[in-house]
Amino acid sequence: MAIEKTESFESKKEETAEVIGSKLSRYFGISPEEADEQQMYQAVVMSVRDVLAGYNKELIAKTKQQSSKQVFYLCMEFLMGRTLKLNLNNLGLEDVYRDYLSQYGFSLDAIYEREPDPGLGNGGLGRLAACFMDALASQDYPGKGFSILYEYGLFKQRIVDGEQMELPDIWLPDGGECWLVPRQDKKVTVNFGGTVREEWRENHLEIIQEGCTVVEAIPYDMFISGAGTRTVNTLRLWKATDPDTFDMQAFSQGQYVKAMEDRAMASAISKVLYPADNHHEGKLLRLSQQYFLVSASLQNILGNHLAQYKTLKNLPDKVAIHINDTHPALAIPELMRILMDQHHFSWDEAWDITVHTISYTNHTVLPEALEVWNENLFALKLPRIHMIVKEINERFCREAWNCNVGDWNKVGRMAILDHGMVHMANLSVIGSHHINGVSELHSDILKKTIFRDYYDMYPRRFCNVTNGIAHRKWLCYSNPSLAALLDETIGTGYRKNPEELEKFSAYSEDASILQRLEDIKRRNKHDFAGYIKETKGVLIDPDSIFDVQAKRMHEYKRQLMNALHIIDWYLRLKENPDMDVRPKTFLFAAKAAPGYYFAKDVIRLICYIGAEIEKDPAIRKKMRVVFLENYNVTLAEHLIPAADISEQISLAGKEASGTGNMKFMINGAVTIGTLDGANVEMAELLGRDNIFIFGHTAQEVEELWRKGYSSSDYYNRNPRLKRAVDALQPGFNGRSFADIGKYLLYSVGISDPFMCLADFDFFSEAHERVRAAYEDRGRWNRMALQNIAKAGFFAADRCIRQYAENIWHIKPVE
Ligand code: 26Q
Repeated sequence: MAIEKTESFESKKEETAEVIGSKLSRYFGISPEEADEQQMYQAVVMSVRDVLAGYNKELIAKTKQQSSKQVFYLCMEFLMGRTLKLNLNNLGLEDVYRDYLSQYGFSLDAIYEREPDPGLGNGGLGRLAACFMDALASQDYPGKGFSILYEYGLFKQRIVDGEQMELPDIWLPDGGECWLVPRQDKKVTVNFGGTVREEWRENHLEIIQEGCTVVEAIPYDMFISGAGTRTVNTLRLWKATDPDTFDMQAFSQGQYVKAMEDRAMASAISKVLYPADNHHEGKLLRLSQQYFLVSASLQNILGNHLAQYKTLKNLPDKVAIHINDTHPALAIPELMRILMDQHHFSWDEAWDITVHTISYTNHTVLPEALEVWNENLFALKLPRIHMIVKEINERFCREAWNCNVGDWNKVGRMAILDHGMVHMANLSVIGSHHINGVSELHSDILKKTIFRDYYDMYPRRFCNVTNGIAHRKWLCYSNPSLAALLDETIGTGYRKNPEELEKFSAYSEDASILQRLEDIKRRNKHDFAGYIKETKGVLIDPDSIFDVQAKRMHEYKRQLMNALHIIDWYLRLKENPDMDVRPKTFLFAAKAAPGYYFAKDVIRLICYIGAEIEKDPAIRKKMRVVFLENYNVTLAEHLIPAADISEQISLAGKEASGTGNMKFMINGAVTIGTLDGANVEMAELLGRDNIFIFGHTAQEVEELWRKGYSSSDYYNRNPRLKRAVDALQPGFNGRSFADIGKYLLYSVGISDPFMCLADFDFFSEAHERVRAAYEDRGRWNRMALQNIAKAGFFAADRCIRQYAENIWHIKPVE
């Protein structure tokens, strides 16, 4: 498209040229003509960062002047992905930069490719936090994210002969650093270990912490722009370092080694993101990371509040602190500590402020993901926090006892401290004014299961906010052809108001629009095939059906069930190679936690099935299985717009919401899914004609457990399933997968704990329905259209408005 060069365009270009020129000269001592692509990339980023910094300053001034209440979103992960393209689009400067760069022979698209993909998150929870930052800024809500500046983000995945290899993600020197603004002036210190002494001084109790390891927290700010607004928020990332003052006393007392250990511990804190998703490992360093984030952030928040209002009494009126899952739950005792120890509030006053300030979102009901810490280790690392948690626990247990006199079991279940463990979810519920789940089903399950006792006690605290995605990122910027078709048919209003996507429904009988949708999908598939040929050296057939399962590798997400269906299909084709079927490519993308051996086995299985099929030309024409390595935000942006079928097949009751499901939906992929997480709401909005729902419901799963689930019953009853499972023994491409067979049938504990076999038949049958539907092109395109039209509800804009209105009580700045 030709760029329209208005007067304002030219003046913006001039400004841009000046700023980039001065960055190149200042940082590299060169002119634009002399710059190589990497230098130009850095200068471009720094120029964008400057524009954002200017707007950010304006926002801070406005927030202050209007005394607006703000939200502070605490999260151990923010999976931002690349942001240059997004920022240029949000600022309306993409054409300006493209034009400027072309003058010096650079392509903006090539510059985009220079940006590393910062993987400061594992998966759903981290990406949700990033989508929320977009929605906050785009709707002018004053909000700030807080997290850790991990030196190494989530590992880079390589697949070598079917094995996952983990490589470090060195994103900062690789072009990530230039986005960050270090704020040395805002550094704070965080104390670990040592002992606590109490002393009465002039009518208050002085708390003295001695012999602590002191860690310095230095904030690095990343700016978050919104779409079509000047609101630019901050994501503040804390870096841990050792204070540069040597503790001379420690040295003189011969504690040289301790002093050195302290230094090592300090810099370890922000070294690396823990790569486990939905799994808790009780590692002490992780606890240190959590306290580090929480303590630094609270000092910062309270410091700013005090500077403006000179009191902390009105904290809940001006500050909402949100803890994203239990990972930052130490915010509760830390806020108590600061209020009492530093500002001499009484316990009751401090508790009242704390509970009215903090709110909490739960993201999982998987027992292995619920955080518990060994109380002794906890007390050693955080002695003062431990004292406060003990007091919170005692007071709470007294209250719980009064509500449930005589019910020891119940009070025990609800306690924070129990059997030598600290239960973080219990602390989070007790210390928050609102607790929410992330889909209707999940919020219901919370009230009926893990938080049932609390729901009896505090029914008004519990609510639901179904997740949402940054629709501009996942639709407008990732799928520009589809966005152009929407602009043309329903206007551009949906970009700001995603509910307007509903207007697209009116075109569901318009043959020419349906055809164009099909053409866009085909083009996206071609583009994707080209992209992965270039970046991964993998060849795929863009004219085959793309059936995609892209998400973290986890038993409950049941990539294994998908693989069993693929095996069945493969064996059927081998039996009958002339079967008249449309070719299909089964695409997988998934990282496994490095220590999760079973998940790595499943990756290997998928790769080996794929490799065996590659050797058989007759089968290869009809089906292929491709494992795409290193799934990250960038790969998702390319993959999702190219998908025909979206696999959302977790065991019902296990996936809290899912957000990938929403991204596929808004890009016109049709879902094959269980009634789990947000799939339930997708099915309600779409109607059963536009989504392929199968399998046991959450309630049926519960009943099956109660009756005693026996996977072998299903195996024995279904010859096709039996054949697929049996095929694991000889295996594929020369390797046996008997261990996976054993897992499904003969485990020492529970066989097939996520009921792949119980849902296999329903899953195969759903795939048959999908095949038939795809052959009716008109029907399929209508389904795709409905998926796009109904996806407005799943926008983060809606979701953030619900948080703002129902939980945080914040308003947009004017
Ligand atoms: C905990 C302790 C120690 C180390 C790591 C962790 C840890 C880290 C990450 C525990 C859990 C996570 C991530 C959980 C997660 O991503 N949950 C997903 O959240 C999404 C957003 O709400 C939901 O859509 C998904 O259903 C849910 O699985």
